[in-house]
Amino acid sequence: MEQSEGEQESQPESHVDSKSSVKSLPGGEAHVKLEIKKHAVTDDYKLSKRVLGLGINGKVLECFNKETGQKCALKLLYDNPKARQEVEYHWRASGCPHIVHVLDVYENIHHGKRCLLIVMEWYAPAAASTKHCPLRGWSMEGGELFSRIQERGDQAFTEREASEIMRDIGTAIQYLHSMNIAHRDVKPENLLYTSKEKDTVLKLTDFGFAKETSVNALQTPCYTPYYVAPEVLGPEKYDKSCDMWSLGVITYILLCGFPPFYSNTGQAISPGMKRRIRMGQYGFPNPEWAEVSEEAKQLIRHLLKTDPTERMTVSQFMNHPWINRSMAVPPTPLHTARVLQEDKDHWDEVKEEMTSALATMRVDYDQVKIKDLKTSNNRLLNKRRKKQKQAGTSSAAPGCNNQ
Ligand code: I85
Repeated sequence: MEQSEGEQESQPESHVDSKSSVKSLPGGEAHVKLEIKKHAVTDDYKLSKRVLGLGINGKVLECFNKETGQKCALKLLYDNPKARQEVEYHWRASGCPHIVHVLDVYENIHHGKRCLLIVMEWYAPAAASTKHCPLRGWSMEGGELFSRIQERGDQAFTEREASEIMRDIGTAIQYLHSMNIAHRDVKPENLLYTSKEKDTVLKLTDFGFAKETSVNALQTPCYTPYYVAPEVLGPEKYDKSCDMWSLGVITYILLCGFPPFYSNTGQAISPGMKRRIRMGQYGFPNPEWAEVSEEAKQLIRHLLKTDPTERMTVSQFMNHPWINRSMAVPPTPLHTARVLQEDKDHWDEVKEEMTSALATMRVDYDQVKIKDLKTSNNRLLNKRRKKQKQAGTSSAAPGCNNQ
């Protein structure tokens, strides 16, 4: 890792730098604007060969702070506008106690390529279940939420515990949504179940698909407004609702050990599964669901609503009695640990299915470019322009909001 050369050299236009502002931490202390360090990360940290996992945009390694000896996690990304956004969103979000904390960010040259390095706080999974996979290096499986539940042999996982876990994840989502950031990749692999003394804490990570939702699509040049569907004008709700759908799926799996929608064909996402997701076809089969409270099922129904505009928002979620009164949730023993254990050979498929389903939901409205009417070469428009010219008006398209 070398330090980044020529700071003056033309840098890829960052989409986010100007927007990063002071963020406040729960304790009231202000989290300052992100400053990307340009000197070599290896000046400050000793990188280890241990791979903690592979994210969407890059791998995560273990490293050590040279001065304090503190063990950290380092994520390596190739520098591009998408990586810059990931870094910025993760930085802004890291004031939340249920989001993996970012300590430092570096910009370095690695093998001739400009890289971004995110140094994060290192979290050890709740169970010391360090699995070693000789082919892939170190596996991070042990740190993920469901592996932890699966390993609970004798002691049954309860409905109340499920409620507490969902409240933690909800807290992270609420924090993000209040800053108008949608995570859009809330899934088991991105939930680290960690332990501090006796307490276990959930941490959400990986901002590789995060998106700012406050920017109105109409502010991008000019659409051909005649055909704009209402959902294109207001993408905000959609991006956030994707996170709410994830909360529904995770709640469901926590309560029974299997997902609400799955593919029968072995494909990551089959036509049948897509249909079932679209139609909202899932059930609460017995025996797994027999003892689960009606309140929990009602919450899931609100989260898995097929119409994103009808889906529960994060504030409604946090105010739902099953979430905000975890203590009153019955400590009913669940089938989850047994089912996860029995179906463990299929867990990789379940994860793949959730990944594909999320991808289909991340409709990127940014990519829907609406034409500039002034330069549009639409036949109908041209005809109309001609007519208007003849009539002596100058406006190209009446009714277009050419601001
Ligand atoms: N600690 N998705 C799966 C990990 N501490 N991990 C992933 N994106 C990230 C890895 C691939 C999440 O942004 C990820 C990211 C950040 C981490 C992360 C951050 C801080 C950890 C991709 C561990 C860990 C620590 C001790 C033991 C073990 C794991 O991963 C285990 F035993 F499991 F191997």
